[in-house]
Amino acid sequence: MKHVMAEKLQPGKIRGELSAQGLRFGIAVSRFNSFITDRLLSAAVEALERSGAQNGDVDVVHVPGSFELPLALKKMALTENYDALIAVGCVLRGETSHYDYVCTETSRGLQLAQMDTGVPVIFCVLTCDTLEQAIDRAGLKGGNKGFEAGLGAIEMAQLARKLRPATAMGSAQKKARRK
Ligand code: INI
Repeated sequence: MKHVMAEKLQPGKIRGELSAQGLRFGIAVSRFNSFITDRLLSAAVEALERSGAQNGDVDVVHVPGSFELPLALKKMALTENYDALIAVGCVLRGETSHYDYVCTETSRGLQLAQMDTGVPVIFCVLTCDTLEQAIDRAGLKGGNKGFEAGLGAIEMAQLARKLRPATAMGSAQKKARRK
């Protein structure tokens, strides 16, 4: 039998564009280690602004510590006012096991918040052994994890719009999606 060379399959690509225009974002930021979290917050807001977010598109809520971030963000998600959310915190290892409890419950709670509500939650919580490690990641030396978190929020917000359940769409939107 003659072998016919099959054309290579081209999978359809669904991408989240890096444009913040027309999207709404919520940020919850921990006051604990605010020397670091203030810098992460500024960089996250800068990423949103540089990608097209306007005044009124971004809300910021302050909480005492990282442990309180999951509940604040879940409540923000349930308002249905936001396309994506960002958790900003910094946990520094101390002499006791407190660090482990805060890290574990904060990350677990944030994952639950996004899985329970379907609203993307970006994890911008530094978990560091030393203050120096945190400083390096908050823009004082090189990159800033807050900026990366801002871009991540935009990408996930755009993706979430494209991957909405069919029941949440009008028939015109469903038809457009099938094309
Ligand atoms: N919260 C942080 O965000 N970072 C820390 O390093 C930290 N340490 O080390 O204790 C911390 N603790 C507070 C915690 O998040 C809660 O606010 C507190 O336990 C009250 O629930």
